[in-house]
Amino acid sequence: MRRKLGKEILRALSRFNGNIIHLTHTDLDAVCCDAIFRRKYGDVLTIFSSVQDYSSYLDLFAQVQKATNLTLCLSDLGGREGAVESVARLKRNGWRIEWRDHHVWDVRVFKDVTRTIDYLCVNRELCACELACKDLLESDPIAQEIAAIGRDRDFWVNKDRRSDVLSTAISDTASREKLASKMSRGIFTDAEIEGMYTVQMDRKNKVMNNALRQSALFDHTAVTISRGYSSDVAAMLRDRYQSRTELLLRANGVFSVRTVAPVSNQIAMLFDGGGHPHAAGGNLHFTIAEKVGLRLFAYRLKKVRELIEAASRFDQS
Ligand SMILES: [Mn+2]
Repeated sequence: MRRKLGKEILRALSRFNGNIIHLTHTDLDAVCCDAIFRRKYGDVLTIFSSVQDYSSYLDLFAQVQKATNLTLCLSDLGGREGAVESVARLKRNGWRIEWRDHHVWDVRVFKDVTRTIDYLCVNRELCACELACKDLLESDPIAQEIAAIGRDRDFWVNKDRRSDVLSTAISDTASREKLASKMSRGIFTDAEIEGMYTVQMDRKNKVMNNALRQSALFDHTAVTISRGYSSDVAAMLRDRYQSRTELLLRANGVFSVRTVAPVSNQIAMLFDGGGHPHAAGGNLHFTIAEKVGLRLFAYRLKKVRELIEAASRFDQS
């Protein structure tokens, strides 16, 4: 998290008159969660965070002086060892904390967090927005529809075109807030959403073409460098190479992994990450030299080779 962003969030927090702070992921599941929170509570202060980075927001919240009447709701973010102490500190500062998630949790982290916060629900049968719907607005038809759209995308069912349009239309915080606000009012498609979709489709096509051009196959593992659209890029590579594992690197060392076998989170855990059995992410923590190295040597870079080797090991086991 950039320092300027931290200051902005603290300022927004001090001005905020509501009670619900929603800390969530960045994808459509998260936006659907947020729509359900807005529908339930009206005034919500939302922070969209990558899975790798959310602890830094927890530490930021610890700087808030008066936390009485504040409830922190985490959703679609997996439990991590480093977060246990952060939520414990917030509890001591008077926060109420609820957490809804569907990633794979380490048993010990799950127990520690359960003991520490007010409510924890981890259920891998449902996606995060379905958990929010069940807990907050179970019998509300609009919330149910939001949850169904989120599930269609998050579980890669892709039967409802709206989930493709909405998830593609997501580009930045402003677009997430706009879409969450529309969905919370039962608006799932309109001219503005279609316009956002068209703009992002152009961008997405460029990213996908680039990713395909830079891709390579090592045994059954397809590798590429990509600036986003992880699920789409991985699906494209699997289609193209008949691969069983797809590794998508970003220039800074953050990576996504997709696997046919339920081993994605195990691979990611070896590289400071985690996630789902078939889709996960981690971080190779590139130094400046390694960022340059990736451009020069691509997949021969030592850390990348180690990642590819780890992925192949899991493919054979
Ligand atoms: Mn999710």
